[in-house]
Amino acid sequence: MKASFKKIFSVLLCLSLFAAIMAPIATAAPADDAADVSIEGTKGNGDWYTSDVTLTPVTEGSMISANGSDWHQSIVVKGDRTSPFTYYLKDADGQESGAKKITLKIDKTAPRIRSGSAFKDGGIYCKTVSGGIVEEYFDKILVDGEPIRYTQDDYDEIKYYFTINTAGSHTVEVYDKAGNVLTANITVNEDHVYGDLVQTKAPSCTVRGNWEKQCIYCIHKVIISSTDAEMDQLHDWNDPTFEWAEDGSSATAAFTCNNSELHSRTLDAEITSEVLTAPTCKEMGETKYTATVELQGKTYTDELIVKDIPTKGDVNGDSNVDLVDARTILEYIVELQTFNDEQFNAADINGNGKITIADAKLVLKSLVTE
Ligand SMILES: [Ca+2]
Ligand SMILES: [Ca+2]
Ligand SMILES: [Ca+2]
Ligand SMILES: [Zn+2]
Ligand SMILES: [Zn+2]
Repeated sequence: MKASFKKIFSVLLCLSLFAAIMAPIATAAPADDAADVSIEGTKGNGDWYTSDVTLTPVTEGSMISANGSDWHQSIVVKGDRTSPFTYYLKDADGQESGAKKITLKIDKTAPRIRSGSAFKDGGIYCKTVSGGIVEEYFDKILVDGEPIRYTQDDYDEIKYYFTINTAGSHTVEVYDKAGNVLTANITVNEDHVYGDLVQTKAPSCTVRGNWEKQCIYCIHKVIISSTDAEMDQLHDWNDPTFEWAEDGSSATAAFTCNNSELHSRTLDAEITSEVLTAPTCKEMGETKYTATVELQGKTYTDELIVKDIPTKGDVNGDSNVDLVDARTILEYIVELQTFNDEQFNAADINGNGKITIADAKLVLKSLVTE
């Protein structure tokens, strides 16, 4: 196409040279920006037009042609274009000019952002947004009225590439050389804005649970998994088996988990005790021991009863309760005896914290009711 155009052009050039030799009076055509046609169109910046352009011969009665054979009052040159436009004139007498050239820069197309790109007017972005500019005659890009850095690119139809990573609302203007402008108002968020955390996998002591939160403006997603410590709080414990020391002084509680036989735990219990039955001169007293453990917010207890409170009345420690003990108690009352703590305890038969004649009586009574 271009080659054949060239060929025609050179043929016409030869013809006009020939005409110039044969008719030396003919005026030479202006080299460019012909003054013999009027140009009608919307002026852009500089020497650019932003609309199709109508060329009309200045001289009344003259005709104009784009190919030297079809003649018109005026012709319309369509954009976009920057290459010189060739035309021909014929005056009222039918006298034809040779090929003439005029430089016409027409850009009717505003810059645009490559389709499919995330960047668009009214868009809300997280942290950063980039756009690929499609524009043959790019001039500048302004963000909030200030020029920003851009890079030249040659990917697909993209010619320039820019990135905005300043948080806030921005007005972006992309200009071409003719002054056509693409305007877009966008917002860049400082960070992602997440929706609610949604559970996607329920956790247990054997399964790591998952939760997701999705940014409401972009595809960014955060996945949170349960930690080992969290999983360790999710056992399904069976009631424990308590293991007691014989004397009730300590106990352990052994737990097993319903979900896995690998999960077990043995805890030392807290021990408390109380007198269940008081001792007499014949019977030892009983202590009730209570073991308490706490696991995963739940309290478990167990009890052990031990007959471990010594019998009363054996004040002299000969393992018998007899008249000697009764007499010793009486001697204490009349201050012929002193007792250590152990003896005092053994002598306080009714356990009221005092040693009186009533205690001596209880010893005697135990002897006769044997
Ligand atoms: Ca343009
Ligand atoms: Ca005794
Ligand atoms: Ca007493
Ligand atoms: Zn986001
Ligand atoms: Zn478990």
